[in-house]
Amino acid sequence: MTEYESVPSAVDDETEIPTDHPRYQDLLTRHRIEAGVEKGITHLQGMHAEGRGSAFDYLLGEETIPSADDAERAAAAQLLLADHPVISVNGNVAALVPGEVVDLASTVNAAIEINLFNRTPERMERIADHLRDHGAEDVLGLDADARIPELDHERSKVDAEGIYEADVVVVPLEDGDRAEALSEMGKTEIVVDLNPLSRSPQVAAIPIVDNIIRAFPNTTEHARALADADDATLREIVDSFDRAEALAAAEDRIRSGDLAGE
Ligand code: PTJ
Repeated sequence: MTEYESVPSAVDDETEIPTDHPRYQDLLTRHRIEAGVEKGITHLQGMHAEGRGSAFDYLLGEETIPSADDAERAAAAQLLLADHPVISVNGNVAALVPGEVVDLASTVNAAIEINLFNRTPERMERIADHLRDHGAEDVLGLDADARIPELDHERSKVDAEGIYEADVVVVPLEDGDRAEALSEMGKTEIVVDLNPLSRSPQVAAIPIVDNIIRAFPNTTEHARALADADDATLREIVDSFDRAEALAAAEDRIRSGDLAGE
């Protein structure tokens, strides 16, 4: 039988990607996903997910549009108001923004929980180690001692003291049925997805239509700016955010073909 070797990439390390390349952000995310697959963190299907996202990012002009910035500020306020916020991490999130997950979690005092569609003990351990290498102290998801009701795949496996108990859950990069099941459990969801028509942003209290490599650092920056705000101010920011308007603005931008900077 013929054995095939994968074709070596022209770039071994992301520092080799020229920052002035017109598609720099796309090359960077592609490279991180590829590296994640090689490390056994990201599932091969994660490349497909990345391709879906990058097509929408291209149409958004690869920038944080104003409605996404509003959503990121509302998300920061919502996380600061939460009693028990949890950031859910899959193989793509771990590969793309491990340090940014840890930064956001420590800024808003959230737990980090791994939740995988293609769950194997090896991937769970590798992702937990990867997050710890980026500064995470506690990583949840490995116990999986609770279940999200009405969901019969691996994503239903959660920690009792994590997502199961959470009041606010950040759900990035998954177009699926878990977001709906979580909202039926009464959780407030913050979803990051470049496709405003995906199932998850459609049911989120706060849909963020932005690339996670921009969305997480920007949400953290908003959270730092709001750190001293009182609850009434934070509540006002959350209440004045209009989820339908944010989804419509993103869809408009994608459909209009108004490619700023192209
Ligand atoms: O790591 P696992 O085993 O849990 O597997 C994760 C998969 C790949 C199964 C999961 O990511 C997935 O369900 O992929 P989908 O269904 O293709 O959905 C991914 C969604 O994320 C799509 O709607 C994309 O638009 C969006 N997306 C992809 N990359 C980005 C993104 N959104 C924001 N930023 C990105 N960089």
